[in-house]
Amino acid sequence: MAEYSHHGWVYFNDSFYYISAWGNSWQDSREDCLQRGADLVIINSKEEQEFMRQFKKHVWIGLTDRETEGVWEWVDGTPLTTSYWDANEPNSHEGIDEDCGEIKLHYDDENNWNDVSCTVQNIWICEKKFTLTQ
Ligand code: MAN
Ligand code: CA
Repeated sequence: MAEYSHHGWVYFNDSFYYISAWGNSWQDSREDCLQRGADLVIINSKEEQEFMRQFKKHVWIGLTDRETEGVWEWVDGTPLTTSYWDANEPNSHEGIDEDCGEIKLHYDDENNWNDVSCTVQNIWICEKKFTLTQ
């Protein structure tokens, strides 16, 4: 897999990815991405999930069920189809409202997503699609 890095952004399969240097809530993380002309990462292929695992970081992804409990949506409004939840996730653990998606520290496991409270401080990954405009 080809990777090209420029000013902190890493290129992979028609997108640029940026990993933050510190932690923040899901919403503040998302706002940082928007200010960079990007958004929190949307994982929509097996290759992209593999690529995420290579960061070996515990990060926010652009997935939430804030609008309707149990209905997971990406930040671009698309519904979640293919998912990589860890075993027994999403679980809204012990009744705590866990409305935001993160990648856990299970790099060996392809299924490593967890739902967690959106106020937790995590580092995050922004994704910017590379598109040629006319
Ligand atoms: C913690 C939290 C939960 C998660 C459980 C899994 O309590 O990260 O979101 O579901 O661990 O054991
Ligand atoms: Ca959980």
